[in-house]
Amino acid sequence: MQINGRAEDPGRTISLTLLDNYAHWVILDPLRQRLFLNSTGRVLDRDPPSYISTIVVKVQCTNELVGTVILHEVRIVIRDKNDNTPRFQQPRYYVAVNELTPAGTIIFTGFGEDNGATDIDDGPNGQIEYGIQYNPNDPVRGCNAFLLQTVTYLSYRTME
Ligand SMILES: [Ca+2]
Ligand SMILES: [Ca+2]
Repeated sequence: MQINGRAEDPGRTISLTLLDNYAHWVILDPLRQRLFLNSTGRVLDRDPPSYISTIVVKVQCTNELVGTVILHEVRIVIRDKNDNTPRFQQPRYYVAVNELTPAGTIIFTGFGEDNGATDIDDGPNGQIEYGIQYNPNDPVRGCNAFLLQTVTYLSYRTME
């Protein structure tokens, strides 16, 4: 933010004041006309449960020569960082399959929206992909017995 005018003495022509700084996320240095993030002791977290997506403050600029006052709105958009990993809703999933089940039979569809994995990050950062890894404790070794067909779910959430 740069406003034409001199805020420092001597010869000051303007003075700046920060308004509507509700959660005190922003600090104004009026002399150097700079805004700083004030996250001391807190985390500026866009993810749940904080949901901090935007910070809006107003900077009041007073013309010291003629006394006029103008307000500048400053809107700070908080971008999401991919700082969460997907988590499954259940620690284990169980499936019972009859012997002699034909190849190609669907045996599990339990990774639906409320039962699969979730990632609380937003947009692409919350995208989930499923895959099958080799389990060294599996007695059926060396056999590609299972195929995961649906590999991608997108997790969407609405920002307030
Ligand atoms: Ca993520
Ligand atoms: Ca995040």
